[in-house]
Amino acid sequence: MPTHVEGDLVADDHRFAIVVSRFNEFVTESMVDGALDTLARHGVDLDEVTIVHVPGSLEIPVAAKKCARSGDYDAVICVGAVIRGATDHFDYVCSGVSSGTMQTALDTEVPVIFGVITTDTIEQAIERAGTKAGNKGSDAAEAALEMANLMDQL
Ligand code: INI
Repeated sequence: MPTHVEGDLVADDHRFAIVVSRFNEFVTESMVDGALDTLARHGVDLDEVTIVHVPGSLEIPVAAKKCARSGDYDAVICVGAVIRGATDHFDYVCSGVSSGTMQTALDTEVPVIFGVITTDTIEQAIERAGTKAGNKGSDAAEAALEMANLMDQL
């Protein structure tokens, strides 16, 4: 019989940092609210959560890496919103933040959760920040809870 290892959605005294981009704040602040609500519903003491604000999504990886390396957090939740504009800056930002967060997780072995939405329009971003397509900040918090729990078992 195989052994299955899976993380539970429980707080277990785990500590979380949220690194959030100020760019498109009208979207990212709702995503942080969603993340905090989900953490609290699963028993996390919000007094123990640190929220780190950065200018834009491209600045998320370096701040996430500092948090991950500090040893103070069991998972780092990255929250950003990249919305396609008239230029190809969109592609650079998406690629930088996605590869940077992934590399951070691999380098530090701390789960670094990619709660960064990438959309063509502002409407699509709003839909993913607590309206008709759920709240991606909340989804990211669930992934952080699960991964923090899983890492304890591996
Ligand atoms: N940053 C975002 O978080 N979202 C965006 O949509 C965005 N766009 O479109 O440009 C964006 N750019 C800023 C970037 O993340 C950096 O803050 C900036 O380039 C300074 O390094």
